[in-house]
Amino acid sequence: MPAASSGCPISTPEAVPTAASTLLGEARDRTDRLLEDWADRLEREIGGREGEALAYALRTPGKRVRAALVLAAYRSVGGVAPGIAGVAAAVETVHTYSLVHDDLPCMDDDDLRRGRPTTHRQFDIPSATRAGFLLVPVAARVLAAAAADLGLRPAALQRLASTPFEARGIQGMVGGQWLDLEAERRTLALPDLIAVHRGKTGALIRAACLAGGIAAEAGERELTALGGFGEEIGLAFQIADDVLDATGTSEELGKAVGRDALLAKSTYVSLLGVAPARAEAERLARRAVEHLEQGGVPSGALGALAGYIVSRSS
Ligand code: GRG
Repeated sequence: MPAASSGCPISTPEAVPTAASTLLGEARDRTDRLLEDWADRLEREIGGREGEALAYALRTPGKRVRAALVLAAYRSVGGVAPGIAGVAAAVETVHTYSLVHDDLPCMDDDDLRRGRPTTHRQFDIPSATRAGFLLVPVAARVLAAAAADLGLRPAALQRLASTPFEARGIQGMVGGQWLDLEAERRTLALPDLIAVHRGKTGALIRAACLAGGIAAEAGERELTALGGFGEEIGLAFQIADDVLDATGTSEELGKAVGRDALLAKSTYVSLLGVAPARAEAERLARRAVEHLEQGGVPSGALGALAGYIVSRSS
């Protein structure tokens, strides 16, 4: 489903390189189609308000940046099977889980997400909380189906199965979010802010890049390069998010803006200012591409996505 026809305010900025916009369009089409099928199936299977809330969250369209990174990473190391779209959908399911819980009143307390009411606003807090938890095993099922489709060897299968879920853990998304919540109304030193950003946002983005490489059964040198790329671009993504929260509009972003200032959060913008924050994101994007070059991984599509991530307007 193209975002432009979905009623969602996600649009591809004009400055986006063609390769990135093409890849994002493909990632949106293929991921949205798969998640729509899962949403139909799970709505029937789970039933009730939880089923409806879970399906609502799965159907809410995003930019699918993480899905595009999975596809691009997979192809950069020679992957060709269409089943990779299932891995991309699994990573987006983990991401969707994190957004449902992040928006809850006990966390960031947001009413609008992707141009629609957040799941707890559309339903209620208990249904959204339960739907969020249910999305985690759903992600495992989506990933298992994709892995079967790709016919991976056991070692790759084992590694692929753990990658997005390790990224969710205490060293990653949960740990980062935890630190983020604890840091409200406190000024963090830059190294502490980097730890928050790398955990809550960067870990899953790195996992998306690694998952693409693992699914293509890439060698260790290539996986190290993809992991390094993902790590830098994951941090750059959150810095760009900080900048957009301070400079973007609610219409462009499909969510409330100025939330970081309201919650008195330390961000790259509050610590460095808008222009230095942008410059740091761009520097990290260049470093991300250097990892690929050092590891002998062609940087075309991933480099274009890196450029998009730091120049996006939504
Ligand atoms: C219980 C402590 C604890 C943690 C739970 C909820 C959670 C784990 C973590 C939250 C992680 C999170 C939501 C980080 C923000 C990441 C981010 C910048 C999201 C926006 O991503 P986009 O712009 O969104 O790609 P779309 O809508 O396009 O998919």
